[in-house]
Amino acid sequence: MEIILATQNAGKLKEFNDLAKGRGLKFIPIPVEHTFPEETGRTFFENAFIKANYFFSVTGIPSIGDDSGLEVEALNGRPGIHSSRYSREGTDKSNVDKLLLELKDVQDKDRSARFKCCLVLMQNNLNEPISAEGVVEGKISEGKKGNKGFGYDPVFIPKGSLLHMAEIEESEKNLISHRANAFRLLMKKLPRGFAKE
Ligand code: ITT
Repeated sequence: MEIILATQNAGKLKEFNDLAKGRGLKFIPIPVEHTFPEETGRTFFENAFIKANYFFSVTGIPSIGDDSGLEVEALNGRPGIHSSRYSREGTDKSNVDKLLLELKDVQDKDRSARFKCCLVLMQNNLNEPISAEGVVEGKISEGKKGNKGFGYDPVFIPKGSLLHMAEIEESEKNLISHRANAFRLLMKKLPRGFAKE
């Protein structure tokens, strides 16, 4: 079964295909002829729905939208749904640099943060989204480490880990991440026969 992953983020596509191994699902990129919808929602769910719904309605192929981001306690939950456009430049590097600068005077004990992920699947014409949310708790480090993953992984230390997310093997990240948690929940909500158990 092919599912469009309604994303422009190559890191997400790779993670989904790793998560889906053995389930008879293949995540394919968005068709090149379509523009990407604007993310005008106010929540992770609304934005994930906009992405999934757009690609399902223009292609008829089951589509999953992922909206995810980092919530930092000392910043009252920012950058949240604005994680990918946090800095003006909006690259992974400029976003991480801005975050470290904003937290430069914040002590270790106050650097708690969590990654959140909301997934929405659109797969029939009843307009009924199937959705799931996942979280991974942790904290923001003072410096960057590692070159795996994407986004804020170089400055995120999952709770109970000594390693930064970007130092953790992909197979391990796929056991603990917010996306993995949301993905497992979503698999449980799929209609019968959609994926292998
Ligand atoms: P699409 O909208 O095209 O899917 P995006 O990267 O813009 O791609 P989001 O709007 O969901 O996706 O923003 C997610 C941002 O949150 C992402 O760019 C990273 O900065 C951060 N993020 C999400 N998941 C992450 C992860 O597993 N590791 C590190 N950073 C992550």
